[in-house]
Amino acid sequence: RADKTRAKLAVTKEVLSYQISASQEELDALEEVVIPSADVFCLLDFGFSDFDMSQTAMTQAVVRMFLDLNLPQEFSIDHKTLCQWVLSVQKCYRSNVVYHNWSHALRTAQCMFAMLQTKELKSNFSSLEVLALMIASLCHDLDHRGVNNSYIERSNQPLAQLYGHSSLEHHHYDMCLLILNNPGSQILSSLSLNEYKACVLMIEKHILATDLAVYIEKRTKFFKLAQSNSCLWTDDGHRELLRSMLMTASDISAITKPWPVQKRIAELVATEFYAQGDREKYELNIQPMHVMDRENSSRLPHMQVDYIDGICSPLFEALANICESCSPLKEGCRRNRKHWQQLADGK
Ligand code: 5BB
Ligand code: ZN
Repeated sequence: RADKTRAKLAVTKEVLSYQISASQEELDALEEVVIPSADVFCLLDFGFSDFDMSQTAMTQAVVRMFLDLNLPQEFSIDHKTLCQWVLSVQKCYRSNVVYHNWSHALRTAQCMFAMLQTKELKSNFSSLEVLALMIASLCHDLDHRGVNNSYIERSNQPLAQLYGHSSLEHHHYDMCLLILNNPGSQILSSLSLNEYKACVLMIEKHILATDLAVYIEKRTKFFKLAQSNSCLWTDDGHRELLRSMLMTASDISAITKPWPVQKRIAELVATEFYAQGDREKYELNIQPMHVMDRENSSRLPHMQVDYIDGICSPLFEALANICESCSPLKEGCRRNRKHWQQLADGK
């Protein structure tokens, strides 16, 4: 227990050493501007990409998604608080991390938004569930350090001593709560105590669901429900399972994007993986996993094919069974598999 307290203090101290709220100028600018429509940012498009967006457009896009989902009206979130919350979340992603950064957070939230705006999902989720899904998708990788759980757990950082498993995901959730409780960005302050408790509990489950190990553990049940067409909106367990799967689907949605976008994002993932591999070799003196060893970079197309077959395709197939309007994700994934397979075959 004493060890845990010490570790918790060390992590908190590290986090508090950087400013989590935005500058007054940034806040004023976002608060005063007229937020462009969802169409301007292509927010309903599953092919969405942020590559040509400015930082200001990115924060405006997040505010637009919350507005279009009616969340500020529904939960009495004032505009300034929403703006400050979005800017704080952006600030707590590390810009020196190549893949798990603010861009990834925005793309994840946008995919969640596009799914939640389909007729199947829009009519069935409560506004509290929608709120918890949007907050979780934007916050799910907060303060990511560009290395995975296995690295954190082996490198003896304070963060590794806090939780027995899903170290990073627990930390992303802690960061999310830190921002939600920070004066100026408390977007949940008008919720009743019961709503607040339920919302925060859902956010926690949603963020923890983005651990790949949790997805693997939960997905069998989901695939069975999808296959047999027996997913029930009246069953709270089914709803929770579906929400977890939506979290993973938006998290890995890069694999469904138009080929030039997918190719560019895969390169970012590879860059981050190889940087971890290098640290394992030269700092920890251990042999990195196959996928993180830059010696194997010529195998990247094969690895993407395996990734699609093992992790991505089954999820987007099942999701399309439950939500027909989400089929573009499945089709995009199929198209990218063809591209990677061609490259793997040396064509
Ligand atoms: C993934 C699980 N890992 C523990 C071992 C490797 N596998 S993998 O064989 O499916 C694999 C996935 C191998 C290589 C990969 O990328 C090479 C650049 C990937 C891969 N992972 N490719 C991607 O485009 C993306 Br995006 C990812 C996701 C990385 C974060 C994982 C979060 C999963 C949440 C459910
Ligand atoms: Zn993620």
